[in-house]
Amino acid sequence: MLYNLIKNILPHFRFEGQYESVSECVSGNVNNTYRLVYLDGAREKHYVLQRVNSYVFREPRQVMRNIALVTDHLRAAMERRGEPTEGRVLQLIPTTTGDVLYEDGQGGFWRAYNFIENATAYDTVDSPALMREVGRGFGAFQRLLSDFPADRLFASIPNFHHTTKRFYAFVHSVDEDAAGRVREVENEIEFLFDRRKMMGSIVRLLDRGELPLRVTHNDTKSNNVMVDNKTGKAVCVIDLDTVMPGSALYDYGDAVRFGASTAAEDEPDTSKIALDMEKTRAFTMGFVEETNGFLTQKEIELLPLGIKVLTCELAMRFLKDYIDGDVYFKVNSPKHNLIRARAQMALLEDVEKKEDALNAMIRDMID
Ligand code: GN1
Ligand code: MG
Repeated sequence: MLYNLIKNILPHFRFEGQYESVSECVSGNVNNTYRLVYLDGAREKHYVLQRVNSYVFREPRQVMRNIALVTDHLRAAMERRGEPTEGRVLQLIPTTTGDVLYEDGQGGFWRAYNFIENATAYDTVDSPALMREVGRGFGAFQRLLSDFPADRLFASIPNFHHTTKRFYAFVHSVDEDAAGRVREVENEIEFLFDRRKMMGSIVRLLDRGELPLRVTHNDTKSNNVMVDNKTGKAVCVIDLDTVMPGSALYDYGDAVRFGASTAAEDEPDTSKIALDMEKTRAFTMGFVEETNGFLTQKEIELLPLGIKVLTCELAMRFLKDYIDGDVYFKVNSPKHNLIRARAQMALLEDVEKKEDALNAMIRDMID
């Protein structure tokens, strides 16, 4: 039972009221996330409890330090602008000893947040209007952090979007063939080798100083922004584990890859997978509306490259994890990572076909 997993953890946090119930949020691929209901008199209080994946995040305390720095900065920026902060920035619930993490003595690191009320995190984006809002949410996030000193942040996952280093790690996994699965995926390996140069292009542009390093979210799936149920406006960006120095192209590309795909990230029928141009345009409008004025002309022109690189990177990450024997991402079937990798490859092929249209879309928007 779910409750048994968390019952010894709950007393260590300063939750208000009496525990009432728990449900699991299953959409994340890395951490375990639970939604808690407490009763404070007649009032319901909602919290989010997470077990941080310490295989993925080797230094959970440093991750929490980053989150505290970033949320403080966001709150201060909103206050300066006279904007409300309640329900608009993640708010940590301290442990009974005033800490930001509870260590359970069995290797588990736990943290808790206030639940963002009357808002939804969308796993699928059904309309261009919603996609534009998601774009505004992530664009505003980047704008609010544009004056944050990047060197204060710890690399929660070093070289997270460093596709060149990731490629070497991938080749190493292929050589090791730890789970004996390489023979089965030779075509997929070739697919990635063919795109090796393209995959490294953002890293090269950053290295040469042709693209600026910014503080970015780095995991911009639509379900990482809460959208208000009444107003339909993006109110709060969540999942701040990977906020690190990066490129605006990462956040743009990853968001389009996820939200503008016509199918789920693990759709087994690849004939259903394509890039929805209308949703891509809508996201781009929202994102550019919020970042216009500080993104460089070159960054804006190169946004479509972000879609290609991030889609290819994730295809490689899923395939690598399949080859390694499913050690990183949570899986719900033995072939889950392979299905995910193939889905990203199908999406990338469609993005490649639409490259001219994507570039024309950007030109139209900035003219
Ligand atoms: C992971 O945990 P979640 O679902 O927010 C992953 C992202 C991937 C994503 C693919 C820390 O994100 O990088 O893009 O799965 N997060 C980490 O769904 O590796
Ligand atoms: Mg995440």
